[in-house]
Amino acid sequence: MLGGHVCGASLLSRRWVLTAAHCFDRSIDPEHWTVQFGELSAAPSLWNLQAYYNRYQVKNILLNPKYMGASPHDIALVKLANSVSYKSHIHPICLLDSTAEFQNRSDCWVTGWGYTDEDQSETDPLPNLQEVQVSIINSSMCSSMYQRSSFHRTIWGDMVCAGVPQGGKDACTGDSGGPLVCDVDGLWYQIGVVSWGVGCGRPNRPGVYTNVSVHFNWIQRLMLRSGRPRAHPCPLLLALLGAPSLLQLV
Ligand code: 4AZ
Repeated sequence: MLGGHVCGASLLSRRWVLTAAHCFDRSIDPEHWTVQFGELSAAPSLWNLQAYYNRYQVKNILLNPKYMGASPHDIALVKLANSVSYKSHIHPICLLDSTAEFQNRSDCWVTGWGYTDEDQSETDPLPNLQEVQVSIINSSMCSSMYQRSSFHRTIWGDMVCAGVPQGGKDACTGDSGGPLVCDVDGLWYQIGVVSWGVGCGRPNRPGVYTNVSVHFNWIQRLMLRSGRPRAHPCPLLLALLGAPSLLQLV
């Protein structure tokens, strides 16, 4: 297999994976992709049979129909060719149809295999899976931070921002597509999909995520359309995490 880590992703059910649409800007051909579950390393050894068994081929890539090559609507569903075997480190994340109650929550985490520094020359590429705690930032506050910036970016209705005011805790290049999750009474809910930001970890430049709840109906419709609806252990829709999944170009 050639290629390697491109984006993060999360497991929604045995057949469905959630990620960012911009991950497929370089190729939308399902045969060019695999999804690796349950590994801490972004580049497991060729001799790692466990990694091999937990790697799945892709049957279909469905970009959000409103995605136009840049955010907003930076969200995609990946249908796997085979059914995922759940294990201790491979199980689905929960989704909600509204995440209004998560405003200002600080018990949220973003995870991924991306760079740990905006200046990539200072870090090795492809570290092991990293996690960092961030707060969900009110959208109007996030909008005003980005309006004041020389980059002047719009925070659209399907975006949610997360970070810490002083900076230093953020997603970065290579984390795209991965999950932003919050702990609610011991269950993990996915709030966002890593999408973009101006730099990484800069003060007053929080990470910007696709708000999963805004796309809940689209996700549910596609998942129900092609598969027997089953009872799910999480309220409403069902979905993953344990270790987030890793999308690879093959
Ligand atoms: C990226 O390039 C990227 N600081 C992802 C997230 C952030 C910045 C860049 C957020 O994939």
